[in-house]
Amino acid sequence: MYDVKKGYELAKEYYAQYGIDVDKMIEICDKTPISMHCWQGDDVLGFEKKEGGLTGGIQTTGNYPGKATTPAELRADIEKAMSYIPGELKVNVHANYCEADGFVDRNEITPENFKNWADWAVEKGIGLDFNPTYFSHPKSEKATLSSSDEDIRKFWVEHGIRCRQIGEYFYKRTGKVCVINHWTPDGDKEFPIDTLTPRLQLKKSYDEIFEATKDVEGVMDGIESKVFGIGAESFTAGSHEFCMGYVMSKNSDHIIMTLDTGHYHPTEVVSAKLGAVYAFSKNVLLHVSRPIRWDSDHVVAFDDETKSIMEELVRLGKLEDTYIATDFFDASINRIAAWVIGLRNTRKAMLYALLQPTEEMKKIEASGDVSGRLAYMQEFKAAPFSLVWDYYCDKTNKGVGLSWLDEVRSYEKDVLLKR
Ligand code: RNT
Ligand code: ZN
Repeated sequence: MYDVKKGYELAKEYYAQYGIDVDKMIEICDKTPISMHCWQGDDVLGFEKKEGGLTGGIQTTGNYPGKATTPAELRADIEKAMSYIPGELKVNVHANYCEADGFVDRNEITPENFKNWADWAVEKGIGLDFNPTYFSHPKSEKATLSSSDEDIRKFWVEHGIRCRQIGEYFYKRTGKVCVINHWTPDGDKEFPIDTLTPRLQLKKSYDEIFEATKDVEGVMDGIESKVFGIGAESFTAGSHEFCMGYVMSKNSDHIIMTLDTGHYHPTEVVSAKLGAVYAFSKNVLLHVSRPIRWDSDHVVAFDDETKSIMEELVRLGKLEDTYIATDFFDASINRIAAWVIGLRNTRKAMLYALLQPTEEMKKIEASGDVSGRLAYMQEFKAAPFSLVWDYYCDKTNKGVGLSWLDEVRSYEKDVLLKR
């Protein structure tokens, strides 16, 4: 391996020319939490003892061997992946990852069903986030919270209520705020005649969930919109306008927007939305993913959009106010590698964005020097950023470069393929 320390010293000198304090930026990056989604480990299947696969207009494609089939396997895999991901992490659990002796339906889940997750998180000293699962269930086939069938709607409202109580339980156990993401796939294959009634039902359902749990503490609630799902191509009840309207109309300190990078038309980007949302909101929940032509949930790449999102958060001064969570599911590659690659890229984009003279650039812009602004914005794209990244990974013992890859290959051979 090359001399990582030497590279870091040189990079430090390079960045010092622009007044950038590399160590300070590493520190900011390191303490900014990223919520790692549990569902990459088993293709979003979960542990409910029930038949049936993934529904809700989302899909995992591929049949790579070795997925986790028990909670213990999943947690072991998460730990393995985490050992190669620098910086503060939380783990994001979905309601269908409940644990019970027999089948417990979604309207019956309690904190007890998530005690093992909480015990594990406390032992690891990490925070937990949570998600109601409004899909992969016989009662979600047509609609959930937007349903005009009152029994179905109430069933899902009860699920939402219980999820907020579980969120509070996570908060109380870990001492860290639990961020809950509410996403419902409700939609239609064809364009409906009545596009208002389902929205009013959805609004009513969210209102009922929040009213019934108004005393719950330590929970933030993201409302996630979407443009379309598989089999629901023409209409989505929880569209962007609906969710934004809902969040803004509540003017609440815990109900916030979730922006998933795969949930917009292909030329629309989340990075361009953040400044507008932050004109009205104190917090945002991000689902960092990678859409390819559709909401395909590919593993997060170190690509322009991921970098732009992080640059925007740094420039807006909103890194701290943004709950950053990953959301992707690839069943065609080693699932541990998927986590490591996607989470490292998310963290890497954050560090990349921090290693720019943001304050200086703001001054240049304010002075009206548009040529200087462009020159600065371009210059740092080729800065010796990777030398700092390698140093950061080394310092935090998360493995420099591709050193993690051979270890993940051994884990595949020794553990995953024996399942
Ligand atoms: C689906 C949403 C949602 C899910 C998870 C599994 O399009 O992005 O966040 O991916 O709930
Ligand atoms: Zn999402």
